[in-house]
Amino acid sequence: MNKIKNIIVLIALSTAFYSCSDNNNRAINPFLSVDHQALAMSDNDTLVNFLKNHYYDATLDSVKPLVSGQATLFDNIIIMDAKRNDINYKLYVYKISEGDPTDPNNPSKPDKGYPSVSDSIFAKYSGQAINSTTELSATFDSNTRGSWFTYNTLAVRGWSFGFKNFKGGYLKKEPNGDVFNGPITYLNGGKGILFIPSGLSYTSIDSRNYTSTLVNRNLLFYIELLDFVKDTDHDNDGKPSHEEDANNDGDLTNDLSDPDNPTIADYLNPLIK
Ligand SMILES: [Ca+2]
Ligand SMILES: [Ca+2]
Ligand SMILES: [Ca+2]
Repeated sequence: MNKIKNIIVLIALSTAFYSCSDNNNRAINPFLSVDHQALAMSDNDTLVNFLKNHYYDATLDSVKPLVSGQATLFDNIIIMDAKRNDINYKLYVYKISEGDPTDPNNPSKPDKGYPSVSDSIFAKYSGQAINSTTELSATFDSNTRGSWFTYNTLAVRGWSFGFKNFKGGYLKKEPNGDVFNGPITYLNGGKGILFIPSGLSYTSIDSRNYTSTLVNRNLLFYIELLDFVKDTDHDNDGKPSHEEDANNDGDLTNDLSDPDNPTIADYLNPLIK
């Protein structure tokens, strides 16, 4: 009888402790209660509706509310499946130009093709939040000169999927093939627009994002891929990072094969290849 009593007391205590700790966490982090699976579905509805009610105005190089006679963004969209934190997402890509790395004056440089999910990229971008199916925020960040990004520090995971649709451009040179006598300039980079659900952006599943004003928001990026490092190998073990995806789901952060270092992903662990 005493044993049963003790068990009941123990259950009551642990429930009280659990509730208390949960409430404390919620006070610290209001995002803890977010149902990310449900959010993924409502985000997808928002994105699809946004795409069906807007078009790409080539003259203004900008997304605009739909007017008659124009095809919607959704009519010409690339739909990509992407997985993160065991939740399935859809990412939408509008291709303006694919990009062409062939320099007509110096055609000897081979075309590297498309970057893999984990290749380091050199890109220009400009980002806005999709506030609703009809409203975009002001530009929250942009880079018009180009910057390098690498997979393991990428803030917006959706980029690593979206950029796979584009090729880089080529370095502008003098007509005789010499280095261009001016600022480093790429021509013919791949241009497009990425429409990224919040789960592939600043998701609150990642506690580093709690303080971001963009947490759990759908984002739009105008992008231009200028160049990339084919077969980027983050841990220099001779195996490209994109091949260190043991479960083959496109997410390199969930492959942890080393029993001695169970928190280091294989693509960052030179002992595993
Ligand atoms: Ca490697
Ligand atoms: Ca994986
Ligand atoms: Ca490795």
